[in-house]
Amino acid sequence: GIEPPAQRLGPTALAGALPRRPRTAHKGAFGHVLVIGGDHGMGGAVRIAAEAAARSGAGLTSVATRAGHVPALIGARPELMVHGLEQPGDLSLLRSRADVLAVGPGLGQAEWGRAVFEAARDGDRPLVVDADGLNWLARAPERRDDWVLTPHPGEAARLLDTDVAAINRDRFAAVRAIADQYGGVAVLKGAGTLISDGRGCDVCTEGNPGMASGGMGDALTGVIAGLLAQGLTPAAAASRGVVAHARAADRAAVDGERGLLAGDVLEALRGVVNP
Ligand code: NPW
Ligand code: AMP
Ligand code: MG
Repeated sequence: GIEPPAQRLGPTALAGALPRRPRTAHKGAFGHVLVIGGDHGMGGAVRIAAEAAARSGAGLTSVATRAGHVPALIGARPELMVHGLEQPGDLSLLRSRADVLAVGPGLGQAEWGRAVFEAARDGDRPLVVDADGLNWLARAPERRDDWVLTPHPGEAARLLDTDVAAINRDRFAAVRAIADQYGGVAVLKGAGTLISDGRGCDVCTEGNPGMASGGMGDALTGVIAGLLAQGLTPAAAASRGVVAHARAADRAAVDGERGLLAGDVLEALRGVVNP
């Protein structure tokens, strides 16, 4: 028969996908996410990703970012553990304490971002790689089975060394090609986000154009990392994370799509990760 290009993630995609919390649960059982990024001018990106991980149920959430961002992040979210990272080598201790790393939001294209990315991937923790992390990866390609890559079409074009028009002509082929070349799980963002491990392909039909605003992808990175920390496989964390993020955005958009902020989505997350 003809194989459908993708399996739709329906209304029941989250039911039963997230581990139940026993009455005696403690924070150590739900994983420790370390979000890495936020060069000068982009501290908000790590704030959003970290808060998304925490709102998705991670037991502990830490941030490693430019020292200048630390006071504002702690002030905004005292639940986060925030570390100034001026010397990329200082990442190794923080890295060893975390269960999952999310690297790339606001990481930037300068030397600091490159060195921090190299330090982040120099370890054995599962990774969510987004934004500038993907741009650095495209320049020094590598295959890994334990990462989730979350490109928008512009980043996908860099990963596949092509242009955005070519990505958009066949999104199914593009997401598979990224998973094939880089290993792990690829998430091709945009209306009808696709998730592939190189074999199967899932499509999320939830979400709305209000999501076309800065910081929205940084929130998705945190959601997927938060689900990985709670023990989901990379494939499950990616597909369930995409659904949770889109569903939260749909809930947050009840008053209108125009003007939707990533922060509104963060507030709606708790309502969707407790199905
Ligand atoms: P164009 O312009 O349409 O030709 P970049 P970024 C294309 C951080 N942020 N369909 C687009 O093409 C991020 O985390 C920080 C088609 C353009 O060339 C990153 O670290 C924030 N094309 C950093 O900023 C909030 C698409 O890709 C290029 C497309 C840069 O990330 C904002 C733009 O992408 C932001 O998240 C689509 N759907 N989407 C903060 N508050 O701190 C994108 N393109 O150059 O990779 O820049 O995505 O803005
Ligand atoms: P980024 O470009 O990294 O900020 O990511 C944008 C996020 O918003 C991704 O999760 C996209 O899938 C989502 N998004 C953006 N535009 C739309 C749209 N028109 N419909 C559905 N989701 C969207
Ligand atoms: Mg982005």
